[in-house]
Amino acid sequence: MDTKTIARQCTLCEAHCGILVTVDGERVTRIEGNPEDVLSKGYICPKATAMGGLHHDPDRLRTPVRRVGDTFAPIGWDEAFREIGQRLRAVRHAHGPSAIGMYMGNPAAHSSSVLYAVALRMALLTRNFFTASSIDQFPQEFVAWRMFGANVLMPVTDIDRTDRLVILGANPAVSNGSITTMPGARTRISEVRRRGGTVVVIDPRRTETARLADQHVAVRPGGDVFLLLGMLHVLIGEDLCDPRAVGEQCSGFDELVRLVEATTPERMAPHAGVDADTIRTLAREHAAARSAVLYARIGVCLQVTGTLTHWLVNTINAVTGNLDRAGGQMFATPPVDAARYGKYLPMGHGAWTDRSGTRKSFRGELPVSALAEDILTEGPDRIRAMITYAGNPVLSTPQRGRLDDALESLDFYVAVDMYVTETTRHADIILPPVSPLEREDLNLLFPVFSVRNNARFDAAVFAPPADGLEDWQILARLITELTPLPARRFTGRALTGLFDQLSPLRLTAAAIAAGPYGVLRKGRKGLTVNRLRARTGGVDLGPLVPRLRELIGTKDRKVNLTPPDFLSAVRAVLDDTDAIEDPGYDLQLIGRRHLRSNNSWLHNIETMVKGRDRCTVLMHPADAAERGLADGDPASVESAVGAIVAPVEISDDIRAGVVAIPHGWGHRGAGVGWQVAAAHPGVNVNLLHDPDRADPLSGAAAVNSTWVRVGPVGATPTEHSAAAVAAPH
Ligand SMILES: Nc1nc2c(c(=O)[nH]1)N[C@H]1C(S)=C(S)[C@@H](COP(=O)(O)OP(=O)(O)OC[C@H]3O[C@@H](n4cnc5c(=O)[nH]c(N)nc54)[C@H](O)[C@@H]3O)O[C@H]1N2
Ligand SMILES: Nc1nc2c(c(=O)[nH]1)N[C@H]1C(S)=C(S)[C@@H](COP(=O)(O)OP(=O)(O)OC[C@H]3O[C@@H](n4cnc5c(=O)[nH]c(N)nc54)[C@H](O)[C@@H]3O)O[C@H]1N2
Ligand code: SF4
Ligand SMILES: [Mo]
Repeated sequence: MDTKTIARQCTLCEAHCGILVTVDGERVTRIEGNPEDVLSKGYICPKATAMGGLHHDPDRLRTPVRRVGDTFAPIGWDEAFREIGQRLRAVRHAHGPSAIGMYMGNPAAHSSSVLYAVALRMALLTRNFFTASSIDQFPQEFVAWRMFGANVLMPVTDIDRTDRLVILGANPAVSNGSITTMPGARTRISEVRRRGGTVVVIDPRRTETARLADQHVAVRPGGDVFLLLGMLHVLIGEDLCDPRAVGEQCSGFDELVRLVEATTPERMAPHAGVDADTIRTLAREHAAARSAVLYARIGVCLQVTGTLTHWLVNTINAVTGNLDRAGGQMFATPPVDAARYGKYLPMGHGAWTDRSGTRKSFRGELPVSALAEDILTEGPDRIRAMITYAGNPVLSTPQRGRLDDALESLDFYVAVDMYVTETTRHADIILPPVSPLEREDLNLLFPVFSVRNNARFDAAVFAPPADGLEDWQILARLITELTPLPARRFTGRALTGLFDQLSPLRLTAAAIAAGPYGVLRKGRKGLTVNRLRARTGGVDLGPLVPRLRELIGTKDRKVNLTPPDFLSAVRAVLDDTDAIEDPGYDLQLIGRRHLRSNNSWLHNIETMVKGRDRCTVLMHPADAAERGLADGDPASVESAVGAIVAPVEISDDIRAGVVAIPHGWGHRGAGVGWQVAAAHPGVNVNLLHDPDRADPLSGAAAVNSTWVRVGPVGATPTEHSAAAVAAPH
């Protein structure tokens, strides 16, 4: 047989670890870490092998399919595009451009086809554009825009050089980092300690990351904003800030001083759920370390205080002199320097709203928690047709269980996805791209957030099938179909020809040539796609360097420490600390990720789901005993908007008063779609989260710290018969 090994990346999560894929003819026989990879240095997690599992998965769609009753039947590409074009144009003609909605999910960011998704979004001219960003990093982008003048300026944690790493609401030992791309995070974290530094983890759960740390602080869910205000009070009150950094880099310090005058550790402690001494020590040690960095992610981002918490994180880093310097928060210099141009993009906050008038648009999109209602609410502006691309919002977003009905009610729905999922099962037509191993690529996004500057090429392992299309080709055909008649008659073919010349890889090659390492700047020795192709471990472009002055987009070219809307929002939180309680419910629900899971879509790979049930309600022994629950018992979990049943998992790793349930579960047993996942369904935790509970500044969904009550099945006030019931009020 024909055995060969090809170097590329695992594109499942942001780490994009370098992998070596060995194939025997048409089969993947081995996937291992690539020791030459300049960023991941041989590290892979157990999910890397799923790249092979996905490729060979018999349930993965290989041809377009059309819905026929409750099943799907294959159709040809041309027939599919013709029908899609007719149906979408008819909706737009009858009801206007915003009648076509679009949702783009997380894997879109993992290939350069995303350039064509952006082009499609522009061609649609719709106001009803949604992405997973509004249930992910929206608060961080919002903060970057208001403090640094550009949404892409989300700073990177310089983990490899810091003397003190303080992690809030992130579990990089499992997630391998996000908006700070750090493959092999466990080693990087352990290295901080090995070189004499300190690691602190602030998290309601003693996580896999907390186990690697010197100190674990079990904060109350949603308590971080108070903890950070207490720290700032100490930093300012005890004169521990860095006057040079504050003077040279920042504006608004005086207002900050006034803001935190009253936020003493003693006052903040009960709301943070952390004692005053701990808060005080965290502040003093942050200031005392040679370099120190606060790193925060999903656990504090997807909160009603998401924007405020990330603002305080950046603020503390800045006032202690840890912004834009080695070992602190920095900005990368990627081969295509998106960060340089971010300041020219209008963010258009509140340029329009969702149909309820409450959720504001931000950088051209609406918060995804508005999706079901924007489809279901009667009226002229209703969404009547949808395009989803690489997303599974039925499982991944809070919609009060109404998104199934909403998608079913559409006049027309086309999905670009390689599976029949809980979401795409509602589509009229599903268009599947080739498998990730059948495409070559050069990711432009993650080098913007990497801990070291780098460029890495992704080689195709297999040639794509003769009739296979990549995502960008599918999206390009959709753009062509949306061109109005009669122009399309003449331009359709020309457009297709043009698109063929403009593959994302070609566009990338041109952008790299013009970028900081490209031939236009560096002459003949500059970086080119062909050179990258030959370097199977990628190219290391050095450590991060200071560049705030060059990148910052605020008017006075200083970091804005006190955007007025942040000040009024934080005052509101301080004035009404009772708002965080929810009468009738006594436990707070947070999320959790597992090493073998990736959001909603790896549960069809046997090696990723084998072993014990992972969709469990993690609960403290005291809370379980109080409710008469034993390990493995089915428990009913109820919130103000929904109820689910899942087995209890008892552990003192979690703070008393808190329960954790992972997202991405709730698969269906139906005969279409994921057959393996159907045997490990789990339940959809997003049925418990209220879509109206959001970060009021950025609009991001607040899916951490939802108030719930938990009890034995049947014993709580509501009866549960099915495994998962939504209880819309
Ligand atoms: N309660 C709660 N909810 C959460 C979170 C949480 O912490 N708690 N986390 C949130 C976060 S951070 C995220 S990123 C979102 C994710 O939310 P989504 O992006 O909506 O969901 P995914 O589970 O990533 O679904 C990805 C889909 O893309 C398809 N797909 C995979 N690769 C490709 C490809 O190359 N091309 C195409 N066309 N399709 C592909 C898969 O088959 C799958 O259907 O979930 C969010 N939801
Ligand atoms: N194995 C695996 N890796 C992944 C993914 C995956 O699904 N599985 N998803 C990828 C994606 S899309 C993303 S965005 C990243 C996310 O990367 P991370 O943010 O590192 O992921 P999480 O594991 O959700 O970490 C959130 C942490 O916040 C804690 N937390 C919850 N509420 C609070 C709170 O109020 N305060 C504090 N301080 N902590 C709180 C939780 O206990 C949890 O440990 O991971 C990526 N990597
Ligand atoms: S951490 Fe795991 S899933 Fe993420 S890129 Fe690396 S190997 Fe793939
Ligand atoms: Mo994410």
